[in-house]
Amino acid sequence: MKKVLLEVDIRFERALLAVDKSEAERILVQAAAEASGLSVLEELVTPALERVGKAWEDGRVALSQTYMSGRICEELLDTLLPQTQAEATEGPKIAVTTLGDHHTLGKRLVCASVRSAGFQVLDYGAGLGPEEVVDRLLRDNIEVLMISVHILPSALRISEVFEHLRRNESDCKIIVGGALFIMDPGLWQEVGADAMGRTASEAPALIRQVLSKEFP
Ligand code: B12
Repeated sequence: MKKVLLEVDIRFERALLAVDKSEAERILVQAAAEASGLSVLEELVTPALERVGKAWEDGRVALSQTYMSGRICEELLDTLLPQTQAEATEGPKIAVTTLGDHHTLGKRLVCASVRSAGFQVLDYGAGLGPEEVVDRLLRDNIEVLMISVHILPSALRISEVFEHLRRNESDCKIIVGGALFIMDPGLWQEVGADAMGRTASEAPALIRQVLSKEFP
């Protein structure tokens, strides 16, 4: 797949910037015939969006193109990720949230990756703040909370999650991921997380790692 990726990469990025959803979908469906949906998303979609983000930062594309590129990819996720996945009924309970961050694509990839590894995962969506997330995870007996954030205000909310967890004497583990932690590799430790993942595929191994005492 890697060899053809370069040319496919360029075509996919062009389709996004031209707001051509049909062409973008054609390219993705073709790529998915040769590889799993998750790997296509990680190897084709994520890098394309990173380049679009960089081009926007450099003033080479408009915010509207960045916005539409995100929207198109969001809609195309449904095509690539399995619609219904059997939920595991045993094993550690896991939840995922963005703590109010509007960047939701990473969260959806993480959900798909964790579910396909056989874990049960609750998607807390994007709208809950730190206190609401902790209230809910205590009710749901969550053992690992996965947080996907891309902007600093959302990352800073992670410390508030810890405060609420401490106050409630919970030892729920926290795994973080998202562009911010990739750009600043020491940040995950500064916010007090138990682990950081660069890709959604790493999530199942990280869950096993943070729970290694209880889940050898
Ligand atoms: C698309 C996009 C948007 C879309 C989001 C649409 C949506 N539904 O998600 C929209 C247009 C809404 C948007 C808005 C904004 N955005 Co924006 N956006 C992007 C862009 C181009 C792509 C992000 C993306 O979806 N990538 C694809 C997904 C799949 O990748 P991902 O989330 O990174 O996930 C991968 C890994 O990080 C990892 N991962 C992610 N989470 C987790 C969690 C765990 C536990 C694990 C293990 C792994 C993991 O797994 C995935 C790969 O397998 C990025 C550029 C970039 N470099 O990321 C900018 C970017 C993140 N945005 C940025 C900014 C500044 C904004 C705005 C503030 C712009 C504005 N002025 O309004 C707003 C903020 C809105 C808000 N309050 O949240 C900046 C952030 C810079 C910073 N850190 O300060 C970036 C980096 C662009 C840039 N170069 O400047 N954005």
